[in-house]
Amino acid sequence: MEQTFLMVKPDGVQRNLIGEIVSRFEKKGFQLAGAKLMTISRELAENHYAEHKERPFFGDLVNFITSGPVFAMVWQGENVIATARNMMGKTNPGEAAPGTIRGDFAVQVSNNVIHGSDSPESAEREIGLFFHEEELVQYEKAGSSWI
Ligand code: RTP
Ligand code: MG
Repeated sequence: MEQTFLMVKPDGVQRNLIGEIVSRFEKKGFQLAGAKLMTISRELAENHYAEHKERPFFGDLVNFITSGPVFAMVWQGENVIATARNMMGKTNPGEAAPGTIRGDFAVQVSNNVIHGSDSPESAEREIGLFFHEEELVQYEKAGSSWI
């Protein structure tokens, strides 16, 4: 089953949005495979966002993502990578549609509440960066045949 890496960023944790965000993916019909509250080291942040290291906002991005605890998660389900990106909305919350997480809960591009893997390759890489295999749980959920 397809898996993706999602993370409530430090602004989302501080603004009490963990429950709201988890709830949206649960209600959609995806299954949680792993989750933890953690503070990201600079090394992990620089690795996670390595694709942006030449961008002018890279320093601010690393400072922000390490500035407080994040809620890291692995979710699974059919087409979960692309669907979660749709549920998150556009990177810039000003352009994110109402009904999306960023459209409903964020204003600034630097504080956009949630991260989600943007491709199967990113998902595999990011899950490996944030989780040990034994932290991920495979289980059959009662009711999954109704999704
Ligand atoms: P993320 O990786 O955090 O899920 O966000 P994303 O895929 O939607 O956007 P991406 O292009 O990967 O950018 C990563 C994060 O960098 C910040 N950013 N700032 N100041 C700017 O112009 C700018 N552009 C991007 C955003 O916080 C974005 O989430
Ligand atoms: Mg990205």
